[in-house]
Amino acid sequence: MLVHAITANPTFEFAADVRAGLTRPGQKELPSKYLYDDVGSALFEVISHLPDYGLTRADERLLRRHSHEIVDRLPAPVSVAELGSGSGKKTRWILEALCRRQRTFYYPIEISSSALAMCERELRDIDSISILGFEREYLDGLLEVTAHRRAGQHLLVLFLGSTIGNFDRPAGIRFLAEVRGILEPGDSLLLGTDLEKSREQLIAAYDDELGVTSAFNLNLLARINGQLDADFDLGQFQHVARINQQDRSVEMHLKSKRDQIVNIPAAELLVEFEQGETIWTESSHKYSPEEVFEMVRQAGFSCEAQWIDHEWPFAENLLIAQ
Ligand code: AVI
Repeated sequence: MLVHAITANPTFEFAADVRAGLTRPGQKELPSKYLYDDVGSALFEVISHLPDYGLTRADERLLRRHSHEIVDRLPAPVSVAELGSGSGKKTRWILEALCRRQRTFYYPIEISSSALAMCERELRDIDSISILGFEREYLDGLLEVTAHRRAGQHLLVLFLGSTIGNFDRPAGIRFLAEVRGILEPGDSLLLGTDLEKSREQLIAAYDDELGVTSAFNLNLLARINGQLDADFDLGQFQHVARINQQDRSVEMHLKSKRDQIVNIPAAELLVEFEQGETIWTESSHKYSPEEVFEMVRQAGFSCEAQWIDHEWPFAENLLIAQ
């Protein structure tokens, strides 16, 4: 078992994205992928245990209950690549079921080195597993995994936890089509999708009473302070969760509590905020079970099977590359 961590220097790209997002006319925004530095990944891990955030538990319940059925539908031999493994806890069910059948190569792909290390520690005790981690963006990591595949070796890609919902709907389809472009016909993708639920449930999940989601969101400003020498005063911004009914999504924003100017030297930027103005940091789209079929069809997959959790509406979808 080996964790293969390759780190590019990300500061230049981060500065460029912060500059682009905060100088946009109209709504200021920051890409949600920057929520996941080491602190952000640890906070997300805590969010996944909060009583009001049922998403991760629903995902895990489905994997625990149906891992054998899922594995029985896969061709052999199959290797597993995971886009955004996080701690790897819920992946255990699939890997244990597979490892009972065959030696399994598992390739977690993560932008957080600490999450990757946690994932390796979490899963290395499984018999007949070999783990090779990639500290990479999803598609770069997947390209590396497939570059080394052997003839006759099938691939199962895991994209769990409804991370697809953090793309807007057209971008989600484009992303799935890019994944499809890297795969061979007959390869599989296990896709987790959070389903539509009530406004009350969503607000409680994305603006929790303990303030963990607030800390997760504000940490993005702390990261900009740390990495780009900025002087955001975290006490002058407030976490807000908003329902966007038209998009069927819940949005996270950071609202400026007063008129203020923030200096971000490494992005060569002075940004003005008006009181009440927000930075949009994330959208989490919710789906109907049926729309998933159409979405994946447009990306070049067919849906072989779908399992739904009714306690916290969530669907696990087994897709086959056409
Ligand atoms: C990772 N992603 C699916 C989470 C979500 O629910 O959209 C991120 C998150 N943001 C706030 N809470 C959790």
